Amino acid sequence: MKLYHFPLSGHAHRAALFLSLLGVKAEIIDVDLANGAHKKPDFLKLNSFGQVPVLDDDGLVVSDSNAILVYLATKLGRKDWLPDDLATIASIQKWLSVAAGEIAYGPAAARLITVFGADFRADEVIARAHGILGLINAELQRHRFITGDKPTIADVALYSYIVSAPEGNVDLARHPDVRHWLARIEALPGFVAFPRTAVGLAA
Ligand SMILES: N[C@@H](CCC(=O)N[C@@H](CS)C(=O)NCC(=O)O)C(=O)O
Repeated sequence: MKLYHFPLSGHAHRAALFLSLLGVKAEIIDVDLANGAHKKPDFLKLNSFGQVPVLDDDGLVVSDSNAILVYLATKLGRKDWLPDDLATIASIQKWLSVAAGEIAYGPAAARLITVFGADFRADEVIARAHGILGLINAELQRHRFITGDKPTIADVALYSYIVSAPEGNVDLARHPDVRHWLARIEALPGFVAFPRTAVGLAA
């Protein structure tokens, strides 16, 4: 398996983290986003969206971080990470949507401003980040992980852009149960950290 990756991408970390939690060895190929390698024809053949991460499983190509989580858990029969009871399936899908929605346009966008100079309104995306983190904090008062007392791919999908939220000036001190949940994920066997950037509240 090959994972096309970029070290400062939380989406790419999401995929790399899950491979590591699963104990799956993959060749990690860093794509030179700074020099536009992701918009070159060779890469666009893999992912016409021109984005990382992309997983190449012996010619079967999967793009989109959440699709990679679902693909790996299903292919490897890891019902611990992707249970097949209806209530948990629905809950996991809800949180994958949150990861691609409120998290991408909240804490991830806030971090894009400080790390990459992205043109978002800081007050708007920081407010959105605190809104969704407040809801996640309340959920985590009811159970240890986001869908219940065991970790699933929904936790993996949420982790990277929440742990790096302070880089975008989103203060996690306001969300103590979220911080305890981050520590629980970091204690899982096979955990690999998302490299920190010394900006925002993390400077
Ligand atoms: N929905 C995609 C989003 C991936 C994404 O936004 N990747 C960023 C890096 S974090 C990227 O490659 N950006 C380059 C671009 O869009 O030009 C996923 O979940 O994988």
